[in-house]
Amino acid sequence: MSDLNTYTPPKVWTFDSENGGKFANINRPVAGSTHEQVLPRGKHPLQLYSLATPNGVKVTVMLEELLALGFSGAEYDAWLIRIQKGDQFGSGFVEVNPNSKIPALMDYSGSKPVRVFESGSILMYLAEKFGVLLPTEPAARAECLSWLFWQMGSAPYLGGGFGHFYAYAPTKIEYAINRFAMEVKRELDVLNQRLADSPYLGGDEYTIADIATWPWYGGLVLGQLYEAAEFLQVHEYTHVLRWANAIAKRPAVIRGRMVNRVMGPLASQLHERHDAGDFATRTQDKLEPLSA
Ligand SMILES: N[C@@H](CCC(=O)N[C@@H](CS)C(=O)NCC(=O)O)C(=O)O
Repeated sequence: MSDLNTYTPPKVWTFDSENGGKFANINRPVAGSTHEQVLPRGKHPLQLYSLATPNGVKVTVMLEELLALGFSGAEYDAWLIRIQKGDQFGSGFVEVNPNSKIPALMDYSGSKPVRVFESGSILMYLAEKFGVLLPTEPAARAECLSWLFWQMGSAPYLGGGFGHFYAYAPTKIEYAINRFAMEVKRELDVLNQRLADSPYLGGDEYTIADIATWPWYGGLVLGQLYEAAEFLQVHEYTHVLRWANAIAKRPAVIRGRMVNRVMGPLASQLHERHDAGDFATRTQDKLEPLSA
């Protein structure tokens, strides 16, 4: 190891708002809103407040899959939350998600509005509401939910651990990168072994477990995350690649990835979605480059 630890933690931790990290301008050690900001509301019962990060993409893919299955009740307005600008700390957003993180969903279809936060919880809520993409038979349901919760517990090692220290931290810390690269490769191997035996994570059918996992681990093996494909030698995970490529071709996945996207080629971005026709009528010329 080439890194030497020169930092001795003080007796009491204090907040350094200028830590140099990519998210230093928005991170702080307390919760709650920083400013008044009423959330917009569109015409559909489902109102999504999000951004096309892997956690955000899970929900837009789910909604597009539901629409593709013919559930018109899954029509939704997707509003852009620009996390680098601090929209997640606006009072309206915090009422929907006290944890101030995208994605967050409001369902106005019932007699009382329902708020749902945490991407895994949103996927389960929608799967149960429409009765699809989550098996009802107990053993199949347990397998699907096991993989869904595996994803929710594992992805922070990939995003908050590996991604943060490999791509975002102001200094490259060998110990941290080694620690999380090892864990992410182990997680990829878990998936690879499962997908060697099974077409999808829950079994023979595509479910919310795949929808949750694909934007993270699928994105990683397809070279869409952290420019880390070579570093992690993702080509070794052939079964994950087979699964990731198959899911990437689904029309609902192609559409879902575009919604609330402000990065990458303009042709891949649909900043807000209020109608199924938005995908067809959007033009590159209408779009101004935006940042998250
Ligand atoms: N466990 C949460 C994680 C959500 C999350 O980390 N969202 C990030 C973007 S991927 C965010 O909103 N970050 C803004 C911030 O940390 O202030 C979920 O799955 O919904």
